[in-house]
Amino acid sequence: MHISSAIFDCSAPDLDSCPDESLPEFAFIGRSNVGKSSVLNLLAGQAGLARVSPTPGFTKLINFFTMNKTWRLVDLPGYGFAAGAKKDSARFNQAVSHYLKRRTNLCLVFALIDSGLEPQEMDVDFIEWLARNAVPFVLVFTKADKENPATVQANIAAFTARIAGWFEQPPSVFTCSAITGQGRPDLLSVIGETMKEIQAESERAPVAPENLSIPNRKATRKNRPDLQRPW
Ligand SMILES: Nc1nc2c(ncn2[C@@H]2O[C@H](COP(=O)(O)OP(=O)(O)OP(=O)(O)O)[C@@H](O)[C@H]2O)c(=O)[nH]1
Ligand SMILES: [Mg+2]
Repeated sequence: MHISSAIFDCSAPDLDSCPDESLPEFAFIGRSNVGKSSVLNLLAGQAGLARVSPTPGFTKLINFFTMNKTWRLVDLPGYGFAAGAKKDSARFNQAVSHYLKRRTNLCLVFALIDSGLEPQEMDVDFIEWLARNAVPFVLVFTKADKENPATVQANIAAFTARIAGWFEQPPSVFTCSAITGQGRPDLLSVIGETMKEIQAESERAPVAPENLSIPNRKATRKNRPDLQRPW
């Protein structure tokens, strides 16, 4: 997929403040500092679009970016970082949880994991939470330039082994680096394929006019239990 335009839309502190649900969305989630904003910039092809920082907990709002005027990338605050006012950090965690569980035009989540680390309990718990809440996701192992390829592969194998038992079909796995550009074509292909599937689905099963381009996820989600967040 070619990116012809990438524009920052707005930032939202909670679900009610998010823009309308007219465009398909693809969101980045993962621990603070894992590289969410950097991967967003990599896909958008613009280094300074989302703000990147070595300080964990930097992205504090839900940030929306419109690509090619037709779909959005969404940069979410990370989990696992509790500095700052406790009340604020609780609010942002709740905003992310609401976004992931209730946003009906959320098509796919990129769940980012640091490829340089052995499986971290917080990440394993978070993937379990995504699975139990039926949030569609793929795994993206980040910062592949930092370790040798054998270590990266060993960490990926250990992580996927930890979560394998929860899935009939294991999630797709990608590796990327915001420094070398590794993974960009693969992740853009995933978005392209998902958009095609959405188009095909909406042609097969017509939905309400306001949801014409996006299958109604509310219907499939409304009976799920409201499970506790692990982060
Ligand atoms: N070597 C290397 N460093 C990276 C890569 N991606 C991100 N970084 C660095 O990791 C740090 C965090 O990157 P961000 O993209 O801000 O991470 P984030 O997940 O958005 O962080 P929060 O917003 O704080 O949750 C920055 O110093 C980046 O330059 C990568 O692929 N390789
Ligand atoms: Mg960020």
